[in-house]
Amino acid sequence: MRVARRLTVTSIATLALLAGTGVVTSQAFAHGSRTRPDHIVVRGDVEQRLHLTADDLGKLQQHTVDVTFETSTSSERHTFTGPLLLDVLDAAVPEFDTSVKNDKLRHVVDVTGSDGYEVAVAWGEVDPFFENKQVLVALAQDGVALGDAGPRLVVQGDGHGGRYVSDVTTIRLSVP
Ligand SMILES: Nc1nc2c(c(=O)[nH]1)N[C@H]1C(S)=C(S)[C@@H](COP(=O)(O)O)O[C@H]1N2
Ligand SMILES: [Mo]
Repeated sequence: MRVARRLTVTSIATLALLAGTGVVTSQAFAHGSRTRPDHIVVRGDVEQRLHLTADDLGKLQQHTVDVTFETSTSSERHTFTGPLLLDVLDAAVPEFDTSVKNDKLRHVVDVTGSDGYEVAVAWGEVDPFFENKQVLVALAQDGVALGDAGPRLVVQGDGHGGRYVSDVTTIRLSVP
């Protein structure tokens, strides 16, 4: 049987907040001639599939991290601000199977950009009782809103930029 991981005060408050803004029930909101949607989708093993705009993500608790990572051409150092990936997932209420020992620890979060670029973060990396790593769905870089560039995945501690997915469009929780 699949049951909600935990319906915390935070997730209830978040769902109420999102319901109040109409986010929980809304579908896509096309945006002029832009090819990318103006929301990200949170789906998979969750009770509530969510479509979240940058405004919605901005209503979750914001965190700021300083990171340094290598790319194929340079070393980048940035300050990113945005909600924790964990809080974004919690807003959708993860469903874990209580009949499977530590079911959450076999779950992964696939994060995909608008170009189809996809990376995985293990649940155990962001779970507060395990690695408790700060992973953000960043809305701002160096104090400037990412805006039309879209949210960016920030994986504190990664030495290479490979998981800093730009223009995140989908976050999916599943067992590989
Ligand atoms: N959407 C998307 N994000 C991406 C990539 C990509 O191809 N598509 N490449 C990654 C890789 S391999 C690196 S090294 C960094 C490069 O960061 P930069 O765009 O700030 O130079 O972006 C990462 N994020
Ligand atoms: Mo890279």
